[in-house]
Amino acid sequence: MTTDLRKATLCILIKPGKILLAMKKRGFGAGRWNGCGGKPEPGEDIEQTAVRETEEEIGVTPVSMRHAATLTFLFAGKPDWDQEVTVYLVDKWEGEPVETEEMAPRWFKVNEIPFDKMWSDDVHWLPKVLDGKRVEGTFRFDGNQALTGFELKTF
Ligand code: 6OG
Repeated sequence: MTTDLRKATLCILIKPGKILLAMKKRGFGAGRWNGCGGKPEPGEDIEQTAVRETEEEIGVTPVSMRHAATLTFLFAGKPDWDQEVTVYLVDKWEGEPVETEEMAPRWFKVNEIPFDKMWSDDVHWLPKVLDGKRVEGTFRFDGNQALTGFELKTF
């Protein structure tokens, strides 16, 4: 099943006590804080996608990153939105985060993450990932992007 799903990436920069989120300015998820990422281009593997999308969206090149989660998002009645997102935590990078046409980055303290202005799955998996765990999960949404159910495994 999951192999048919559209793939996407999500990279979150971390430094002690802080995470970098970026306000999505356009496209899917606009108006929410999130990591940066997107869909593979032809011939790219998923890590290459993660690096390129981070360069394009906030102007930094990930140098050291850890695969922290694989999340499947399913939307009732909106199969085009379904996707399997590979999440990386990035603890080394080149360059300084900058605002682009797509995203406006900002550092948040880990105890001040703006979950009320993020996708509603994030509160369920992001704290675990920041705790050093690896997460596999499936999240179901209705056609209005409201969370209706989820399953999570942590490792
Ligand atoms: P483009 O369509 O802009 O890539 N994404 C999600 N991120 C979170 N935290 N929760 C979700 O719950 C998400 N659905 C998608 C993956 C979309 C970007 O948004 C992420 C990509 O980084 C539904 O190319």
